Amino acid sequence: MNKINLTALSNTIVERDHAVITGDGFVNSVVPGWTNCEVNVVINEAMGANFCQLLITLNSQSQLKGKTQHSQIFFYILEGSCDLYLNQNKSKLKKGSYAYVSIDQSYTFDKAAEGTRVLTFHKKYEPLEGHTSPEVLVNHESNIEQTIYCEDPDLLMQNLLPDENDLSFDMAVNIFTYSPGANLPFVETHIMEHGLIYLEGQGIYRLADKWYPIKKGDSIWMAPYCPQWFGALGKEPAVYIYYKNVNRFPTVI
Ligand code: UGY
Ligand code: MN
Repeated sequence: MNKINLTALSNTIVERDHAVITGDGFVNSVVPGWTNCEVNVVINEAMGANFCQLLITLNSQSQLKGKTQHSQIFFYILEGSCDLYLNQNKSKLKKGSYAYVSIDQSYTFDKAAEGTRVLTFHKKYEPLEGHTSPEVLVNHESNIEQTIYCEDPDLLMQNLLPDENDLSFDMAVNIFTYSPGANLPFVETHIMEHGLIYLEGQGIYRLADKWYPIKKGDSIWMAPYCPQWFGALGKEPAVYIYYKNVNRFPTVI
């Protein structure tokens, strides 16, 4: 078949209450303190979101050096390996490792393998009376048990942060694994916002009243109250890692 690549085509769409970002339109950003790396701002407040999601590509010369201020940052290694210095401690990170950097903490990532890819979620921390801000945390997804979601053994959930077991956390990051053919049991419509990236597989996502084919590498933004549903297609599990705001009073009224 004669395949013509038209540069005027893209699968990325950005709507008022959701977005599907496929990476074909990425343009790099420069971030002060983060050197010799490629940074793509996938989701942020300019889009209407209340959090930020980045994709960062590193090499052996790269360094991500910074200090969190009013926002906490969750780092997840999608591919490759690197070193992390956090709170005087050095950790070796590999695919599936993650680090939660709470407010007011200094961090440095370096010594990355060529092509290491890092996902980040940033959220402004909302303090809660009677609780202090969470400590930093470094872990690997393989240490987190998979629990059955909505009584369907074909839907498995991993909570990478303590979220509802520790109200000092105001964000959750979960890995959601769908067996081939599995689907969300109903169209969710909720106050919480999501950002996600597909780690494996493919399927169809319903966002508001539209339906999108989704595959590994694609990212999605869902604003609060964006109706959402997913069904996994193909012969492999579909897996995504996603952000969610949690544990705070739902209104200022
Ligand atoms: O936690 C959630 O709200 C999750 N079930 N939503 C989603 O996967 N779109
Ligand atoms: Mn949801």
